[in-house]
Amino acid sequence: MAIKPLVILPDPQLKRVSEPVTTVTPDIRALAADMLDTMYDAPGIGLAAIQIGVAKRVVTIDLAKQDEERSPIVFLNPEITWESEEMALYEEGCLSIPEYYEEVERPAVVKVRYMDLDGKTQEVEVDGLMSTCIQHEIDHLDGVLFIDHLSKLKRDRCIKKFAKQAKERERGA
Ligand code: GNR
Ligand code: NI
Repeated sequence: MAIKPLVILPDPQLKRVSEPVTTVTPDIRALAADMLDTMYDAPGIGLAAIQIGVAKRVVTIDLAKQDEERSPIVFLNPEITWESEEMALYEEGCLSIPEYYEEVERPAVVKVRYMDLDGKTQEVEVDGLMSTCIQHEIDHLDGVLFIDHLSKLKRDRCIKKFAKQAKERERGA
């Protein structure tokens, strides 16, 4: 178990489409454990494996507040099987786009099918923050970021700012 470095915009890894998990191996369990360690350390409420540089369809989520008991969920190969017509606006952030926040509109309620760490298929209906978060994470598995849901103007400005920051870090290092 370990805290891993986060992949930050504009790293091209964030555009990769992640590969499905076929079976729950010790490697997958170790990956999920590293993801949870990294997510709690950040801290964040969700993480997709590509955010630590692993292109596998693994997502971790824990919506518990910092003073509450931890309630981690690991989603393998999560897929949306139904979405509501009703939409909801939520101010989103992303650990790969630090300190940048914008409102994104997504379906308010979704059904998600996934495999758990016991290899069992599960299906859940979620709303509120869990709905926003799982949709944000499934986007990561397909190489999509929340800024891809914004206007081209906002997206381009954001990418430009992070590209500049990356260059400055390079120069400093
Ligand atoms: O920690 C996170 N908070 C968050 C807030 C609103 C909508 C989505 C998120 S996910 C984010 C962590 C992250 O980047 N997951 O990919
Ligand atoms: Ni994110």
